[in-house]
Amino acid sequence: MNKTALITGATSGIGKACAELLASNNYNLILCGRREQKLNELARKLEPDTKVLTLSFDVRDRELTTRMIASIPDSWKPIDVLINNAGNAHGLSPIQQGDIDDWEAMIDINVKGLLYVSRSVIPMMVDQKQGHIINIGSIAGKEAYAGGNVYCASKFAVDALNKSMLIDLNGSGIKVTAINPGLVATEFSEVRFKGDKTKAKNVYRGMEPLKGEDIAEVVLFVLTRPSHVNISDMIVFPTAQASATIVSRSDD
Ligand code: NDP
Ligand code: 8X3
Repeated sequence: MNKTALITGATSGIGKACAELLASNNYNLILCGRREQKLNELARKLEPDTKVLTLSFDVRDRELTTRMIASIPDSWKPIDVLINNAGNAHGLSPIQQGDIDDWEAMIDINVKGLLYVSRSVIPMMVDQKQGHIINIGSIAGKEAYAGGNVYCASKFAVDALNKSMLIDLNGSGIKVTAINPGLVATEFSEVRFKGDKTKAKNVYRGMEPLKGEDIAEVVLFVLTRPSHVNISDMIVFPTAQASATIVSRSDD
C-alpha cells in the first residue's frame, strides 16, 4: 500500500523536488504552500503517478493552519511522513540594521509555522504508533555567519526542535530526522534579496550549488531505511562548500 507524505513548502525548490521524487516512489502526497496556482500545476503534473491533495495556506496563520490540517479527509490517513520544509531567509543585514518585519517573518514561518504544522500532525502519528518527521534545517542552524543573525537563530531553533522531537517521541515508533543543507539553488536567495536576481545569482557565483533534487534524494534515502534505523541529523554540502562561509569559487 502507498504511504502518504505531507510536504510544506511544496510550490518550489526543495519541497517541490521532494514531491516529484516521492510521487515516482509510491507516495501519495499532501502538498502545502501559499501559491495555489503552483500547487495545482504540480498536482496536475504528478497525478498520473500518484494521488495528490493540495492545501493552500500560510503557515504563519495558526488558526488556518490548524483548520486546514484538521480538514484532511480520513481517506488520506495515516499520514506516514511529515516534511517540515516551508521556510525562507528574509534579508542579510547586520543585526544593528535589521528590518524587524523580516525578523518577524523568519521567526513566524521557520519556527512558529513549523510548530503549528507539527502540533497538528504529530498527535495523529502518536495514535498511529508510526510516522517519520523530516525537519529541513540548514547549515545556518549549526553555525552563525555575518548577516545571518535571525535566520540563523530560526534554524538553530529548528535544530533544537528536531532534538526535542527525537527525545519527546522516543518509544512512540516515530522517526525524527533533520536534514541541514548548505547552498541549494532554489528561489531561496531571490526571496532573501527581495527579488534582486543579481544578488541572488552572486550567492552561487563560481561554484556548483546543490539542486533541490539532491536534497530530495537524501530525503528518500532517509525514508527508505529499515524500520530499526533512524538517521537523526545530517549536513549536506555541495562539494565546493566546507562550512557556512568557506566556499571554493573558480573566480576567487
Ligand atoms: P524556496 O524559496 O524555493 O521554497 C520555499 C518554500 O516555502 C516555498 O514552497 C514557499 O511556498 C514556502 N513558504 C514560504 N513561506 C511560507 C508561508 N508563510 N506559508 C507557507 N509556505 C511558505 O526555498 P528552498 O526550497 O531553498 O527552501 C526550503 C527550505 O530549505 C527552507 O526551510 C530553507 O530555509 C531551507 N534551506 C534552504 C537552503 C538553500 O540554500 N536554498 C539551504 C538550507 C536550508 P509559497 O511561497 O507558495 O508559500
Ligand atoms: C540556507 C543556506 O548558507 O544561505 O539555509 O544560510 S545559507
